[in-house]
Amino acid sequence: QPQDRPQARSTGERVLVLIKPDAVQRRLTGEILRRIEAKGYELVALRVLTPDAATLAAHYAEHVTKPFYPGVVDYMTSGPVVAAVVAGQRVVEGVRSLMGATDPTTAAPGTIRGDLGRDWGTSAIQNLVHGSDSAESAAREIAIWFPELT
Ligand code: IDP
Repeated sequence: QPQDRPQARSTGERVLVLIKPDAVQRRLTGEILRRIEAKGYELVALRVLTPDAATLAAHYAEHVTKPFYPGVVDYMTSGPVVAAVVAGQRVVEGVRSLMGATDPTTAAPGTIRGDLGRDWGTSAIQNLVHGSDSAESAAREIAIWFPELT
């Protein structure tokens, strides 16, 4: 395949990363991608878009019935997100480790959420970044955000 085709460059496991609207608004996109690249992971695909409700319902299928879900929709549709496919050895586990715990108020220092998170009392936990929680979730989520890659 030609070198400009994303499929030609990807090696190993893949994960779907979302740089959420709070991170984009705070101009943290570069810092978050820097941490991912500094770890040695490979950027396979990248897109800026404002998600619609149907995309979010597919992505957050396991959360749609939860009481906090309407807040998640408000949060995630509040502005553009940066969606990325990232590849590398054990990248699912590695990106989870880079992100830190879900709630940035208790996420460990050294993690993206622990170092940069500013969530105080919003209806959805605003935590800057999403990363798939398993290889199965990654495949499902990549198909939602990057159908052309599957
Ligand atoms: P994760 O993003 O760390 O994998 P999940 O439990 O999959 O966490 O939750 C998805 C997203 O929904 C979180 O990143 C956060 O934005 C939001 N969220 C999760 N739990 C709560 C909650 O209890 N209250 C408000 N928002 C939540």
